[in-house]
Amino acid sequence: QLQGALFDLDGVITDTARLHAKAWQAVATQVGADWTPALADSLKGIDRMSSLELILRAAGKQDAYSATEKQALATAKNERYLALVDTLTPADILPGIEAFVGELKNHGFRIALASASKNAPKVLARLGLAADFPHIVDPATLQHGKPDPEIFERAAASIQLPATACFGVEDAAAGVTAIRRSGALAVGIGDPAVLRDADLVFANTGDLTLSALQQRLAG
Ligand code: B16
Ligand code: MG
Repeated sequence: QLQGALFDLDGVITDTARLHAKAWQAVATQVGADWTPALADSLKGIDRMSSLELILRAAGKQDAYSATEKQALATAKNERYLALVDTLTPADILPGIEAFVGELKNHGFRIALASASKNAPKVLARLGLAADFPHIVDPATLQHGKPDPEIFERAAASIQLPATACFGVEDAAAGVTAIRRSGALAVGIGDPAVLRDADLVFANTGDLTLSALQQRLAG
């Protein structure tokens, strides 16, 4: 019996993946990495410094920058990202998400946020969703990022449930793998060919309803 819902933020609740990409693209250009869709995809769900490492590797410059220089690149990216976050409004909530969260609450589900983003509380506030997500895992306290299951284990614990009593919703391959490994049911949003570890995949957030979920589980 499912009693808990563990949400990813970027790409599930709102399309900040687009804003992260915009901010990272400037870094990629600066360090001489080719900005490809594959590189952009590989950054989803990955923490800030690991994302920078992937961009430097794509440029063949993994050893070209000192720790201080890397810190400066990451800070510049975050400042660019935060300026974009400031433009978000409740209209930027992805289709169906508010209705789905309402439905979950009506059915007594407990809800937690499992986002790798240190900016998640800010983003939720801009979207007007802060009150719906009182339980947010602080990614700064984690030993391992997605695809490690730690963040989803902690999210389940924050609502006093075993992960096996929860489902997680993710748009990124690394995140889906993390949910799967935590023991929660992995619901992917996007392309099943990319989200291979998911138990169920919905093409869009708009398809995500409690009855659709239950139907797919029964079928
Ligand atoms: P920040 P999620 C992740 O959030 C993003 O998908 C990823 O692209 C980003 O680098 C990461 O958060 C860290 O974000 O720089 O704001 O701390 O998908 O796990 O909600
Ligand atoms: Mg995501």
